[in-house]
Amino acid sequence: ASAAPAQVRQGRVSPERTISGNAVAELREAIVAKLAYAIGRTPANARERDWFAATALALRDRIVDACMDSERSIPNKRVYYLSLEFLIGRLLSDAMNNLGLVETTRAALRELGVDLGDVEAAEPDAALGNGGLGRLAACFMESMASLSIPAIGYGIRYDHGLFRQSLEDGWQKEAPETWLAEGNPWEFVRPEATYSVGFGGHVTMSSVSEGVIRRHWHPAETVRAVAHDVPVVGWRGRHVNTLRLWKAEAEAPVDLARFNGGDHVGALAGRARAEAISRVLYPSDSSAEGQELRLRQEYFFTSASLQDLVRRHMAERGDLRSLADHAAIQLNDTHPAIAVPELMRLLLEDHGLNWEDAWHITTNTLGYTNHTLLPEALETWPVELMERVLPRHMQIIYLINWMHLEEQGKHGRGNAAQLASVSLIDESHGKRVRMGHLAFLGARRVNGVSALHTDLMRSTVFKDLHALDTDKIVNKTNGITFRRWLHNANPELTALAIEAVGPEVLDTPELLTGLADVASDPNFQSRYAAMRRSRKAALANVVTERTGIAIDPSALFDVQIKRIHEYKRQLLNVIETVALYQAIKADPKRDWTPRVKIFGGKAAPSYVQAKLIIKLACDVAKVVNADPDVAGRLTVAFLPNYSVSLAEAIIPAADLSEQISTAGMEASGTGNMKLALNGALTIGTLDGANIEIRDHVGPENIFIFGLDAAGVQARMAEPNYAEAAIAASPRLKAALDLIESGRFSPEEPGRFRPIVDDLRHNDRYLLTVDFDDYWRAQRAVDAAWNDPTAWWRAAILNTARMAWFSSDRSMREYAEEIWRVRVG
Ligand code: 4GP
Repeated sequence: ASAAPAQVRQGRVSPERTISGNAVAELREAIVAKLAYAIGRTPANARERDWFAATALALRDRIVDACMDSERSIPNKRVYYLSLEFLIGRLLSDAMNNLGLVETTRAALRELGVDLGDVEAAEPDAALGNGGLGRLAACFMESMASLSIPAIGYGIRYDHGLFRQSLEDGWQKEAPETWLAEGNPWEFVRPEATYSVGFGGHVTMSSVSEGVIRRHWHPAETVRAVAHDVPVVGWRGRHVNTLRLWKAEAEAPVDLARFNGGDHVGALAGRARAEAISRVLYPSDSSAEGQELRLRQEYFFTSASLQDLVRRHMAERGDLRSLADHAAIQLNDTHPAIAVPELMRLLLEDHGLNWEDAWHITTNTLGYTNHTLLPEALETWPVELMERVLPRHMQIIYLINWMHLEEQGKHGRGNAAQLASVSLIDESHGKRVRMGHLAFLGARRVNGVSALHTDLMRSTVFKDLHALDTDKIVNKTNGITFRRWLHNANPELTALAIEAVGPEVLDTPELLTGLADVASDPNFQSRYAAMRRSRKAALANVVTERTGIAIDPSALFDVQIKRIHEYKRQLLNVIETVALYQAIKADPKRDWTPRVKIFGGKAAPSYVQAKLIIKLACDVAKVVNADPDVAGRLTVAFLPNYSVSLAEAIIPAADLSEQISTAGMEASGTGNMKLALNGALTIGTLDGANIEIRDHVGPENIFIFGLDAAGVQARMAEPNYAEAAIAASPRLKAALDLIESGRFSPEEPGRFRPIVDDLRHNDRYLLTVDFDDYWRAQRAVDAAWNDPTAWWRAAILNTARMAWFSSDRSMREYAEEIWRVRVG
């Protein structure tokens, strides 16, 4: 095999075959000019953050040039991706990589005595999302730009994204995250794209002609939505799309009369109320005020986005009747589901269309993606709240529902139970609007995010609605952008791939499958293993820096990184850790496979049980790591403040990927894809996209355990399943007893009793039932690790066979079947 190209060996892959001295000099001068004229610094007094801003601004100019090209002609059809979350992370490496300017930038900065790595590290993460749903939106934006699908992403420009997590003696503490503290060099403020969004008030009627009644909404309050655009540049800079984020502003910045009257704080109250809308990502909805704010956020960004795209359509085409031909609006989960009555309202009230035409346009323009079937996560809004905040929308919802239920009657499906199950209003505990049902009725296509999830949509939550229109639900298995999760995050693996299958792999992810040919080649295996070793050494430093825990890079790195949620079962992993700890102590002479368990993830601030699970993981880590009997065999680390950039450091260093949710509960997962693409072997349940990953990588290259979704349903129907499972497993019983005894919390022996009690008597997530098989699968992992040739072969095959999980593939499928828009 030939040596990797020079720029690859330096650390990162770029499409630049050679870098020209001219290009370096030009970029260097552009950066110095930005530093001077946009930031007001000289190279001598610039901080890392200033260099980052100057570099970003210089690169943004290049993006703007490409952007002007993208916008030269009006596209036939645009995709509008509405999402309350875009978990984009850092943008510099994406931009450099996609523009083919990584090495040029590195060289330009080097000539200025600045290290590119330090500059990249100075960029704050844009954490405008909680987890999978938000990260998926970011991957999709990148893929749409790379595939030249004309698209605008619409969301909220939160002042404070996902909170910063610290662990104080193992307890999660939240602090506001301040990514905008020093501005955002990527964005353009667009004051000319400002819209008024109304709330509250009342509705009046007028009669336009005989029998035709029009309704008019008179909001009690309006808030301004001001556009902030972030360009999203696609691969090789061929196409640029826009992420348009709305900032909320008051109509009047200050109540001057009140201010002059001496009430200096009260004079700003209106402003504070308006600005609260874009202040924080996911305000806690444990209070009524929090719930109302969340609803205001949803309507705010949906209304501004629809007004914006309607205005654009009118400017370009002059007639809203053709909206569905030129616009595909995708609702990322139900957060923007209020788009259904809002688009109806705009068409009926602002543009004078009749109901039938408006409904036809709406239902041919909207699409809806569902991301979860967990009952507690399916959005419903109290009718009383909707009537107060969005009175006109509530009327439209009632009318949609009335027509929909009438229609059922006509088809002989009018019995009370059927009607109750398909109604937009859930009347089982107070009246609530079902946002999933609303999005379902308003959309032309509704999709799930993995094959299993889509099947479950058809057979559970949307069963009766599905029966009314069996073509509506389609599957679109999630994907991830390889530019970020392989090329940027793992340049060494990318270099190996280029070497093995050629540089075309950068353009055509499917070519990765060619790696299968070298999976058994000892030389390739050893270089693949060397790649992993170097990433593990780098991660070990990060772990020690952030937790003080020393970890051995030659041990198996067993990784579970994701939001902390009971259904994701971090607790199962922690209990297995305890059981392993006991087993090693009982038989210290055995040749145990050295393992490092690495956890990362945030718990929702008000999710008490999830926070207790973090505390348990940390307390177990403390005891295990201090015990000389297990030293070198078992180490546990919980990495605080998991984020996109931390994921980029962890994923290439993982040997084992924990995807152990209760079957039927994880809609898809995308971390599972990132880890497998980077060659971690998965230990997982038959849940979400794990099933499709198994089908692609082959059952011999993945460790599957536990009940499947049907098995889970059946077992849940049995009485006392947890008690029975614990009684049948001495190992599980011993681990639970140890936790309950206070061994890990001597200063507060009862601390974890709520966890153990819940498992013994409730165990909604079937940890007890799956435990023994999980233990078995973990020991199979141990055995596999001890056969390096077979292990690396399986790892390489995972990388090769994950090619299908590119978000380019997902986006092509959406483009063809949901949006009916041309690619490229
Ligand atoms: C997540 C799902 O939990 C995850 O399985 C899926 O991969 C991801 O969406 C993208 O489809 N859901 C959320 C959420 O993040 O907030 O509901």
